[in-house]
Amino acid sequence: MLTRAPASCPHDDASPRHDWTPREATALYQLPFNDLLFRAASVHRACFDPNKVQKSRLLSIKTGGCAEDCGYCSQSAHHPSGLKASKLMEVERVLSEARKAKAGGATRYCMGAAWREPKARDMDAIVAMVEGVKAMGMETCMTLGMLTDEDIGRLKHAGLDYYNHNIDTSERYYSEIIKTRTFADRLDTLARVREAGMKVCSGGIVGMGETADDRVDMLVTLANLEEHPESVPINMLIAIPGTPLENTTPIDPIEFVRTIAVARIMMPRSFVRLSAGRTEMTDELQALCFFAGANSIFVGDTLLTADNPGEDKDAALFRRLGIEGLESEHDRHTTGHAQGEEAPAGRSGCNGHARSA
Ligand code: SAM
Ligand code: DTB
Ligand code: SF4
Repeated sequence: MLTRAPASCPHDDASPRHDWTPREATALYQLPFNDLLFRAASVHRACFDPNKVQKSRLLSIKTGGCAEDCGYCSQSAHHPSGLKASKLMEVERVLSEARKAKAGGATRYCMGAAWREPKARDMDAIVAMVEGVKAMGMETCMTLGMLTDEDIGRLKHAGLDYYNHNIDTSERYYSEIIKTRTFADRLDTLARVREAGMKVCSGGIVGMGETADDRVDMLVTLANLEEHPESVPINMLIAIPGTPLENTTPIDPIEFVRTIAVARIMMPRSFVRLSAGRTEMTDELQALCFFAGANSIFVGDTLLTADNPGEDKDAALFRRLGIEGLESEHDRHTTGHAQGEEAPAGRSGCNGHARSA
């Protein structure tokens, strides 16, 4: 049985729990900033090498013209963002981009499509993309919207490692941002992807005008899933002209760091990804996020449609901070026990002495 950690004993926080109450999570979120950071950093160090950050590369394989009305998104056909819609990319072009990403040090390749759900006629090409990228030795991730059980079976069979499907915000705030699908639709797809044995990447967006309670509730939903998502992307809203959220007041960066820190504490063995919005962040803010437990980023000049700091900038930031890219999933913990497994008996943390010097 998992034991509940007393607030004064941060290393005991390192065993995953799935019974978080909003009240407990709010209490974490509201801790004095230094106490919150200390506790999050302690959990982080117990579970991961704090100086290693995993690098994923994103490619938009089908851009724009999406039937959904997500209020933040440049790719929704409902918003006049000026983005030109394009068809599904040729398989060979995707594989050639993936080869470049691999040469640039990415260990995971994430392919995203602006779809409510894939059409049956697209699935042969999608499967070929997964198989081709996997054959290069990178982890594969896809984000394609909702999936049928048949789609899930084909993706699994092709060797897809991760499926990204964000819950984006709290259940309460969801319908303010998206009207063409429900929070429950999102959870349903996530549950069926998990059931099929794929790894899950799920997180959300901060800075959409939500309250701190919404941020906390989003994290409670993620942390109380039967298994924690292996990757938890925390995006800072990129306010895109032409979308309903274009004039949203930016979030206080300290609130953003608090969100990262609470995600780290509540999902101690998950990779917490500092995702969209890094072009607007100072090095100091990113450094605080890494200290608070973020240990994954998207690399490359572009996310799906929006800008991302280029490789040179990230290389300089990593040098300043003494951070290195994670070579593979296997050098995350020296004890090697996977996310979701119990820590060995008699040990309270993930791997208290697992870090390289
Ligand atoms: N259509 C698929 C879906 O919605 O699941 C996949 C692509 S969608 C663009 C992937 C995720 O990107 C969204 O769930 C959202 O969390 C994030 N995202 C999209 N636009 C964003 C923005 N302007 N700022 C921050 N995050 C954004
Ligand atoms: C995620 O959580 N963030 C990525 C990835 N998963 C697919 C996407 C960010 C998109 C940012 C806006 C854009 O590039 O259009
Ligand atoms: Fe479509 Fe995904 Fe953008 Fe929503 S977030 S409009 S589903 S591409």
